[in-house]
Amino acid sequence: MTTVYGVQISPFVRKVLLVLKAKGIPYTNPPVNPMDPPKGFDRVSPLGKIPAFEDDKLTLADSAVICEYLEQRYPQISLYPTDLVDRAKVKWLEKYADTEVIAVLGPIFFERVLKPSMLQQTPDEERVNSLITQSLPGILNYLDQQLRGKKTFLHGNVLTIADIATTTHFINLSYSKVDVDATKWPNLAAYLKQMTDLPLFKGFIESDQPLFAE
Ligand SMILES: N[C@@H](CCC(=O)N[C@@H](CS)C(=O)NCC(=O)O)C(=O)O
Repeated sequence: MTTVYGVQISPFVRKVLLVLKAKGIPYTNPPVNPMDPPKGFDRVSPLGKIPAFEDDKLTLADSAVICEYLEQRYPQISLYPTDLVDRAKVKWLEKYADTEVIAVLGPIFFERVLKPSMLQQTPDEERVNSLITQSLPGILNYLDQQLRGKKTFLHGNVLTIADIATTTHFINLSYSKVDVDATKWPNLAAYLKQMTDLPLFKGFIESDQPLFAE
């Protein structure tokens, strides 16, 4: 059975689960918490991070590596363009989400959501405000610019790994109670509304809700 280890609230775990769901591949998802991993977790995750992946052929870590493996193993529903140039552009946008977007949205989510819920600590709002005012605008400007003149998706006219990799982080930004101001970033705000209205993303957002029940 295809197995993804890691809690779904992690944007990288959600990214892999979204790819599996989009491709219609059944999976199991043991909710491993990287702060308290089960014994022997390093067998599937050498760096102790989530997601970790296992199927009948191999174990893998790192969402980008896992998603590309899934694309090659299950190409029927494709999330990567076949054209050389389009594929490279989509992979750049995925890389941007995996490295630059997480570098700003991750700490905001950590402060506002994980600290109070998992660590019983008060968020450092000074840090959050500094991230929102100093670091976030650069990320939003870049993505808004990428979306200029686009109809629905970040690249081309079908859902790609770039959309999945990006939207997963913005789902957590919304959980952090930070809005993307549509007066400043109209393309990105409209894009995120369209993405999160898609049944694929909506299903994951709905299944996250019990975590916020209290
Ligand atoms: N580049 C990795 C990043 C994975 C990652 O940073 N996961 C976080 C949770 S969102 C984690 O496991 N953190 C625990 C740690 O760094 O020890 C990927 O794309 O899978």
